[in-house]
Amino acid sequence: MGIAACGLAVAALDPLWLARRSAGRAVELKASEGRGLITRVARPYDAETEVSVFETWITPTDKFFVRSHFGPPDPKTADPAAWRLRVSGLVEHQLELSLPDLWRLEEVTVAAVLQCSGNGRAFHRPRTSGVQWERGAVGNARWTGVRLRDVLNLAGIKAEGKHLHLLGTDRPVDDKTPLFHRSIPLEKALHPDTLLAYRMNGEPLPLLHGAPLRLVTPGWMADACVKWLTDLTVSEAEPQGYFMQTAYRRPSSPIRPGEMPPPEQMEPVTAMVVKSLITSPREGQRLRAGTVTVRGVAWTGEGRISTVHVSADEGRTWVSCRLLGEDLPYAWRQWECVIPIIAAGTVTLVSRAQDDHGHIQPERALWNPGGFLWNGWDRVQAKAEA
Ligand SMILES: Nc1nc2c(c(=O)[nH]1)N[C@H]1C(S)=C(S)[C@@H](COP(=O)(O)O)O[C@H]1N2
Ligand SMILES: [Mo]
Repeated sequence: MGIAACGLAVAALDPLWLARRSAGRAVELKASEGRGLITRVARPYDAETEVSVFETWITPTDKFFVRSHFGPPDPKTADPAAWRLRVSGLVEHQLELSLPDLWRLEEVTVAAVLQCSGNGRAFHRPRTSGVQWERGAVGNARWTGVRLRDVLNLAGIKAEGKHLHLLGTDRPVDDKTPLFHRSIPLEKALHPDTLLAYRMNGEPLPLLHGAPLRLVTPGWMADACVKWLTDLTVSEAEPQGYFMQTAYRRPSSPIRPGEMPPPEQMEPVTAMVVKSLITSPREGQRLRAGTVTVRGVAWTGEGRISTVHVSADEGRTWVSCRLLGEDLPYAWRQWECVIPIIAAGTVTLVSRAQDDHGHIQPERALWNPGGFLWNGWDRVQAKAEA
């Protein structure tokens, strides 16, 4: 590669450069630090949201966590006017749809949590490899688009179809690295809340979040939410490549920490697990002894949040929290409670949510080799002053 081409490649991987050229509204991204995002990997750009941002129910788009394996595609390929979504495989009619073709279908908006399967990986012991996400590879946004089901019904699925393969336009830097080729079972693809989204929080999707079109699978982990989506293929089986057969899989039954089950005892990560976060007070914050108002958010995959409890004594006693706002599927719920803090000194606050399927946030999450689905009690240490 010549020097000029090399320079171009670097520019093309620079998230700021890309964001300025994002399809739709120009999104001005300044240096990410200090504006609610913590960079975990600089190239390609992976960043998590500072938990204090979650004090608002909707996570602002410019503070929403960013994750992809190879970085966004060349912005030129994301031109909405030239965009085509191809539907093929086990279908009656192959389709090639433009964005205006999609806009003729019924438009729907779903508020849903998007969370990386690796969110909280940094807390698993023994440690597992991958991006060391802490608490912020998650967010709650309004996704607008059309039902994937309506598109699949236009194509007509053949009886043998079981899985829907998904592919976007992002490509690895070399041809030895596998494509981000994913799939979801047809039941999830045909669920009325599964969306082909072109807007996020009411604005056109920015390039970093998948412009001009991405999948959103409410209630499921975000690795199914393929960005820059161009190809849907109905198939009898999952794609055979790395990103479906090796990555994003977890043991089908509990194992001992550090153990590595054989491949046939692994299954894909799908639904989210019940979880809460403390958004206030913040880590290290100084408090007045007396009482403290603790606030946060809680969500689950399939079901609704039924209770959130907070403890200031490592789980010996718990205070029940008030759930705020509407009880919606897929979105997170804000909560608050008042905790007595009698003595001056360090206080460790922990939160624990439960859902209406009886799942309860455990003290420590089930260990798995990929470091996925961390949902241990959330913890914040504050300093009480007399
Ligand atoms: N095309 C494509 N889509 C992708 C990915 C990717 O690497 N390529 N990463 C997935 C993963 S692992 C996550 S966590 C979410 C992150 O979405 P966000 O950047 O909008 O927060 O995108 C998903 N969709
Ligand atoms: Mo992810």
